[in-house]
Amino acid sequence: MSQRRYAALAGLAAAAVALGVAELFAVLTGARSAPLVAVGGVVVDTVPASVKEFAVRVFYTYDKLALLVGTAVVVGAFAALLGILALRRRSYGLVGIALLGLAGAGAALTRHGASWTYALPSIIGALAGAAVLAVLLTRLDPQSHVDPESQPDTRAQRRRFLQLAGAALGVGLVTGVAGRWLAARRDVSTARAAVTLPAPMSPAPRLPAEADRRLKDLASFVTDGRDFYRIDTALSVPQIDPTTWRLRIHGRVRRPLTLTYEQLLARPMLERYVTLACVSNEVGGSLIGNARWLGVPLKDLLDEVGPLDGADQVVSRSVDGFTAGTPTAALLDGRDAMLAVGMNGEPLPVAHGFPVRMVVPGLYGYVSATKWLAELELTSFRDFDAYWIRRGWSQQAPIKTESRIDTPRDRATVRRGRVIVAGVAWAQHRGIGKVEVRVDDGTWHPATLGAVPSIDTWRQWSWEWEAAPGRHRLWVRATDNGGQTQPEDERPPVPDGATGWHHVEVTVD
Ligand SMILES: Nc1nc2c(c(=O)[nH]1)N[C@H]1C(S)=C(S)[C@@H](COP(=O)(O)O)O[C@H]1N2
Ligand SMILES: [Mo]
Repeated sequence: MSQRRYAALAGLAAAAVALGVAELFAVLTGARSAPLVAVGGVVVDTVPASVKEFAVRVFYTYDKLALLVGTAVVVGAFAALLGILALRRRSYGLVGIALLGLAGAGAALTRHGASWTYALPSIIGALAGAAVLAVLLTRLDPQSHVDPESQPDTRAQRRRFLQLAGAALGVGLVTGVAGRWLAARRDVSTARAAVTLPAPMSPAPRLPAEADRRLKDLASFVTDGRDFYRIDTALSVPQIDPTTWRLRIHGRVRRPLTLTYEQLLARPMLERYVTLACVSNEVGGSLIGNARWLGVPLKDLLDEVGPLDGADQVVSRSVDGFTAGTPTAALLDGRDAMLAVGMNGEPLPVAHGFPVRMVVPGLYGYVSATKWLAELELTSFRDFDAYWIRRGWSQQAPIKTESRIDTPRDRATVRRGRVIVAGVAWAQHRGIGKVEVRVDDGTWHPATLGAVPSIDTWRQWSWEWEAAPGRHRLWVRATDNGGQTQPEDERPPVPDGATGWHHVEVTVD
């Protein structure tokens, strides 16, 4: 192995120790202060919306892991380079590690609600990394360029170096894994399990049996929390202790209010089926789910604080700084907008916003569904642009009328004769009035609609097809209760939701 390879290995080992030690230290200062998560967070917040769309599409829910692994690989490569540079002059390597530490600390300090302690994991990690690099470099003689294998002394020296470098890599791995493990043990799942939800004052309507036709591949009417799509900018899921949680309602209001979790749970609750949808969902996509939510009506809270004139926007802010801006009018117009504490009969899952999130029927998630809620600020649309608005998405985002074919699957092969074509359609808070199916360029056939508890959920639909052999294209389109049919015109999700008709290609034997 050449001198440079040894030096690169020294750099890599130093980076492993630095990141591992930082990860372990971040158990004390909070997951978001760990350098990889902090730098990843800066990347998430600054990359153009188009790149993020691309990343979400490519990696889907793995995009976050890919980002963290990618950042670690970049840091590792940079550190290997530093090791080689340090052969020329020791200080190059040490200055480089210091710069890495400063970048991590700087990134952590930009995080929402960061205290100065957020800088500590990166700084302490960098110190440990620098020490490892210095020790390993003294084991390498920068003057020697002779083949180490030919010199017995040097060979022993090299073996010692490799042992030390291996030990350093091991320390990095162990501290990193230990940090992650300890952080996971400090999560709030125990606190969540201890929560007893109150019974709703206004329970959800009973589901008619015809709401949920159970067919293979057809989305079930209620989505299990474990299968529910997850979209957010959080690289580490916020862990909020419900006993110290506070909700601040402030801004342009007559009587600002602060509530504890206990006080929130003591209020009259409603329980409703509401279908959430993500604006980034492509035609035919799966970024949508339906659940039974339990929560406090937002209208009651707003009436209590008394919005001032001109407060046309309610900005909901999460503990990690994400914001959504919802029209105040939509929260007062009688729809079942709520601060949800329960999902399908359980406390909110941590990934879906425990302890409290917003749910507003009819609006895309990015303008309404803030998870890990920390405050509501009444302001105006003129005065404040929420998270995704600053990144090019529309301020106003009612959910568009859409429909999806779930069965048969795209590119499936089916037997000739009677084939059940089925899927879901949604037009939250307007309701689905009609769903139609078309085979190739034929005429539109009305589908049979499933029952629904309200206009705020999706609706199953099905149609029986006498399938003739050959290759066919099945199309679907929905019409809302106002008579508006979903447009054929194909448009991308940016800036306010995709349009177009979903279709699948099937082969009939
Ligand atoms: N704190 C926080 N809340 C958030 C987001 C986020 O990035 N951070 N994303 C929103 C978006 S874009 C959507 S579509 C919904 C998704 O909710 P889910 O993950 O429970 O399905 O959450 C919303 N609430
Ligand atoms: Mo979203």
